[in-house]
Amino acid sequence: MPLTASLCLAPASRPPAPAHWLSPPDESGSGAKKISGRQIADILKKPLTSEVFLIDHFLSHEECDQILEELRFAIWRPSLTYMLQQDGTRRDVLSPYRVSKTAQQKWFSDELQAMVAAIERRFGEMFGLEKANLEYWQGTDYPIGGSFYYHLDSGYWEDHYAGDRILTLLLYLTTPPEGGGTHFRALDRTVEAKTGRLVVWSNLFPNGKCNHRMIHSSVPLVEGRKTTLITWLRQKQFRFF
Ligand SMILES: O=C(O)CCC(=O)C(=O)O
Repeated sequence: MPLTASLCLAPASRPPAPAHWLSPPDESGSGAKKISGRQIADILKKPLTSEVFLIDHFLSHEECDQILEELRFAIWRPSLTYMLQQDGTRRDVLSPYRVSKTAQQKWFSDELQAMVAAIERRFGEMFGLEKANLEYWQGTDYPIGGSFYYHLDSGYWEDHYAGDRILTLLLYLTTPPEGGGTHFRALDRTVEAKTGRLVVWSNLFPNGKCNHRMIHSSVPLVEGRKTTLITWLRQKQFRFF
C-alpha cells in the first residue's frame, strides 16, 4: 500500500522507538564510508563544481524501515514548487511539474525528530557540516507516475537571511524496481534510488553563484515506491533554536 494512502495520526499500536538509533558508522555495520565523508567535507571547504557524491548504506535497511514507519504518522500534503509568478515574485505553488506528497519536519513524530537529529549528528561527524545551517527536513513520497521536472535547487535565495543552498542532501528510503532515480541532465548522469543511499551535490560555484549544470529531476516512478528525506545546507545559519 502506498505510504500516503495509509496515513493516520493516532494509530492503535505503534512500534516502540528504537533505543539506540543510528550508532556511529563504525559500530552500526551500516557500511558508511568515512573516505566519502572526507570528499564531502572537501566540498564544504572549497566547493567543487558539477559533482555528485554517493554514500551507499549511509542508513541501514532497518533504519530506513524505522523512518518509513514513523513517516506514516506525519502529515502529508501535495508537494509545492517555488515558482516565478506573473507579478515577478516567487511563491510555493501547486504545479503539474511536481507530482508527489511532502511531509514537513514540523509534522514529524517525536521519534522521527530524534532520528533526523541523529542523521544530522552523523553529517556533523562525517562531513563537519554546521547543523544550524541546515533547512528543516522534508519527507517526499511519489505515487506511480510521480516525478519532479528538471529544476535547480539554488539561485533563488541570494537575499535570504541564510543565503543560498550550498548542498542538497537527499536520502532514499526505498528501492523502486523501475524509475524514481534522480537525473542530472547536464551531467548526463542518473543516480538510482536505493534504500539507505545518500546523494549529495553542490549547487553553487565557489563564488556563491548558482551552478546551472546541477539541473536535475526526479525521474517518473514506474513501479514500486519512492520515499525520500531531503534537506539543504545554506550558506549561513538557517535555524535558530
Ligand atoms: O527525489 C529526487 O530524486 C529529487 C528531489 C528533488 O530534486 C527535490 O526535492 O528538490
